[in-house]
Amino acid sequence: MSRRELLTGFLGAAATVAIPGVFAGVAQAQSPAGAGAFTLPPLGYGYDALEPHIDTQTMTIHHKNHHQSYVNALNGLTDKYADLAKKPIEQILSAIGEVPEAVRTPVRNNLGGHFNHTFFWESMTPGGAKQPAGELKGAIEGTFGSLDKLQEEMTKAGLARFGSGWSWLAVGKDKKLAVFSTANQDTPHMDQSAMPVIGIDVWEHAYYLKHQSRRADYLKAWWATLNWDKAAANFKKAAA
Ligand code: MN3
Repeated sequence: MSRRELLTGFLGAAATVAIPGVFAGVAQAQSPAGAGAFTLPPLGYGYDALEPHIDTQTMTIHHKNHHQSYVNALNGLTDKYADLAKKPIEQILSAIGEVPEAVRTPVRNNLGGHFNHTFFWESMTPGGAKQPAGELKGAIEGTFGSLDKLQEEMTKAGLARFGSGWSWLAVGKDKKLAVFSTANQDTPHMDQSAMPVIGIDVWEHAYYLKHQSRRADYLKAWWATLNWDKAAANFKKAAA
């Protein structure tokens, strides 16, 4: 066998091994009956449903590729940390320091990413923003003065986050509403012991195709997608 044949044979064998692996990963993530404990949740609306505020291509790549990658990484961690597939997600996030050190960083990043994105998709709705109502409306006005002021605070937090992260409205340990940002895929549970009400992804992948470097434009446009009914339900759960 020539060197060329050897090389071709080697590459052929590698490809045969790699391709089923890739498909197995996708199938597992899409089928709750599969071996993977974690699955990519379907969007409750189409990839084009949030146009023109968030473009179809961004939604598609963000959900199918970025979120899927966190899911795949989690399924690769369950054999190293069995509790990952057993404990409720928010319980793990709230006690991230108790996760074994050997897997703590990947759990932080990928479980955080999975939680944040699931939360994010559910926080948006087609057809334009609904209006804040009931207890959440009262709490926002009581804490920030007005909805405009809250939006200003969350925009400020999002713009001040250097690099990648999230801008949050959350209920803190003191049961009061607060605005802050987190780095990377950190969630409000981790360092603030807080429960999220509204979260805006400020990673470049969330806006770059449409807004390029103009994060402020994205932060302004994003509010038109907010599902206030979901935010009100988040507030009720967090304030309980
Ligand atoms: Mn994202």
